[in-house]
Amino acid sequence: MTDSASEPAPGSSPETDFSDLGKILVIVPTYNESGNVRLITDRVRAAIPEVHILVADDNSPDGTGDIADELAAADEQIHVLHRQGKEGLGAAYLAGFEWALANGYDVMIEMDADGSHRPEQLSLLLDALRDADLVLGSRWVPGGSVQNWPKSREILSRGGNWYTRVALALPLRDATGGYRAYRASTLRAIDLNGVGSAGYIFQVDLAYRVIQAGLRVVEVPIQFTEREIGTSKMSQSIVTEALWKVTVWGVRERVTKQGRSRIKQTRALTKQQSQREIGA
Ligand SMILES: Nc1nc2c(ncn2[C@@H]2O[C@H](COP(=O)(O)OP(=O)(O)OP(=O)(O)O)[C@@H](O)[C@H]2O)c(=O)[nH]1
Ligand SMILES: [Mg+2]
Repeated sequence: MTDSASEPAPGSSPETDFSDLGKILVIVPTYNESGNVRLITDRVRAAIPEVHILVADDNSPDGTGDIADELAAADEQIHVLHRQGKEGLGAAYLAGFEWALANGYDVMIEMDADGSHRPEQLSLLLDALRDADLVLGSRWVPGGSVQNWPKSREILSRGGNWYTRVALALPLRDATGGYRAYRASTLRAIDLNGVGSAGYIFQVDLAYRVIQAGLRVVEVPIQFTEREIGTSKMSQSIVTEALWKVTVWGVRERVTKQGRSRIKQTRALTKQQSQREIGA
């Protein structure tokens, strides 16, 4: 897919009917996103009218949860999960997934509240999910991009993804990204109760589990834009958790028989793919 594939030609109508995939829920974790929560829910509802939205708010001191309640009262497709306090992105998503599975949804989307993940590109993820178990919106495949990011953030993301790819032998370019579509069956196939990751390493943890389960993961290019409103929740402890966990998992891959055979398989697959790409 290329840049132009993500922007419908003028006059054409992008596909918005995904009823064949079943009931779709967009989960938006929020912590102090009072300036964003209304904007993001409006954009999602306009992009794909049939989807439902769950705002998973960690009792934000800035009143995001109250705004979400107002939105839910005015629109029966918007729901709110109020959580006790700030427990990290991973915990908010796990609670959101549990809610979604209990309420009979077939597809769960992860999307940040700050506009970095464009709701207008949701159709790309959903379309790809027709032939996949997990779709990653990817900044680092051809056609993907980031806008308005300081160089330091780009280095962190590219470096983190490189380390993850090598340490865990993951055939993925953007395993840390958080714009994703899961089938409910995918979430049921992996052990969600065993996920202890709190920060953004949660994203790697889940992609890793899906690959280990032998399911299909597909990356589609997205245009990621840095937030304009509100403040980042990125912190040193989030980076430390990520580095530490990837290193421990990487060592485990190499000392277990199962891990070593998966690394071998992935290398063979990656070699085949790159040979196909260069037409060998
Ligand atoms: N419920 C909940 N949401 C969180 C928590 N931490 C972050 N989020 C949300 O997760 C999403 C991603 O967080 P961001 O702060 O945008 O992280 P980021 O994209 O790495 O940082 P920026 O580049 O500054 O945007 C946003 O919607 C946040 O509000 C948390 O502890 N609990
Ligand atoms: Mg953000």
